[in-house]
Amino acid sequence: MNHHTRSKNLFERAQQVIPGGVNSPVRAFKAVGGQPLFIKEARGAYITDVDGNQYVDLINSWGPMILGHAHPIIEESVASALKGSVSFGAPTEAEVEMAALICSMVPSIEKVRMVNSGTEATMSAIRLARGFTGRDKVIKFEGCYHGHGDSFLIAAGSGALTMGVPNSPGVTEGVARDTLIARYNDLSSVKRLIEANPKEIAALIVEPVVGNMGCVLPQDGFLEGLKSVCSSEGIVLIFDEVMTGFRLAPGGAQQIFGVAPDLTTLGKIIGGGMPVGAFGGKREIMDFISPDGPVYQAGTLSGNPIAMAAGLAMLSHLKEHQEQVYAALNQTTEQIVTGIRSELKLLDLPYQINQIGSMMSLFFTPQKVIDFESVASSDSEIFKKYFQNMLAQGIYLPPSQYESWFISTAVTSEVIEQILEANRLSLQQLSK
Ligand code: KE4
Repeated sequence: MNHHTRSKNLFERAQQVIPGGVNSPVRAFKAVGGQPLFIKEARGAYITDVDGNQYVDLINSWGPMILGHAHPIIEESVASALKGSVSFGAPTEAEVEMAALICSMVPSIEKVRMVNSGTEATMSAIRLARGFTGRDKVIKFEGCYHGHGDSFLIAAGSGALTMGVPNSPGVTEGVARDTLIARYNDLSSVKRLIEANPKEIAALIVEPVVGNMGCVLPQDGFLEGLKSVCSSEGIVLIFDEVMTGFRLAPGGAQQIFGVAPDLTTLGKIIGGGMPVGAFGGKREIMDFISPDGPVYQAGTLSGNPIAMAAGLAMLSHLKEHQEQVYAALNQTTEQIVTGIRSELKLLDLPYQINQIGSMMSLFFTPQKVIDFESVASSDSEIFKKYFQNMLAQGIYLPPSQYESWFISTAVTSEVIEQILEANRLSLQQLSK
């Protein structure tokens, strides 16, 4: 049995000086109980905590570490950039290269602005859509998470849902009034909102594949239907690809499903693990952003040279080696899903597994998981036990039912075997 003495002591100290002892709520393990792990280092598929316990990492910093940890191409690029100072607050060549690379990988993006997080990207995209259309309201989907911007903390997923505050205090009535909630995979719920708010809706923002309810896939025709209704109503369609961007394909979910949004928000993988976000899309919309346009948006560290060095190394590698990278990610994840499913079939335990590319989630419910309501039918108590069993077996899963697992190219066949053996033992424990 692993001991977590140093993590325990650090957590006690942390709670004296950091709210909840963490810098992002989901890290506190509130939904799964037990001692949050303080991490010392990571390499490849493995992460090591401050007590020396090693785990297979299926969080991968919530997506960014798609090549595994401490990948040499990222480390070398950052080390080289470090020699020239870490920040200028002035334009650099790396930012031009980064923008051009993103535009080449995501065809719907004609111009792109770098920011420092996914939240900044979605906040900026919404403000831009409101400025471009002159309208105030925004449609989002119950259970989707777009960062902690006020407009999005209504029926939000991910950590907000995990903490039981999908509608956060501190968001004013005025802001909440402008956020309309639709049901994922339910086009009629979108049409009803549009009929009730004619010519008032600036944007519709959606996770094209949801990661923040756990992994939930769009049903046939859903994304195409959103595009059609937004086009006919003059509503800016925003794909929040902070999680799916560069993970499901070089061009993200929009490449997989063949639906081009007006704007795309990006984060996570784009920075290779450094704090980077971005929003981009149609030139006619992006030109509304300051300094050429009237919609103000700014950031001291936007396009930071070290972050650009990491992002450029990551995206260039994914673009150049896309055939083998995405084939490997998809094959690895499918092998893990097949292995877990074959064990589950032996038990009398209702389950669903949703998977696309290197994103997957395990739910303990007999219902197909296609929206927030069906996600909510999943037995979170069983998930909690499964999470703790897997952790005890050396597998570090996202500490919430409302999160996707993230697979990296560092997950070899030996690591797959380790995951599946841990799963077998964890499920055995459950069925006792
Ligand atoms: P950040 O501000 O956390 O960089 O990005 C916000 C965001 C926006 N859009 C999507 C689709 C996202 O998944 C996220 C952030 N994802 C969560 C994990 N589900 C971040 C983890 C955390 O909150 O600590």
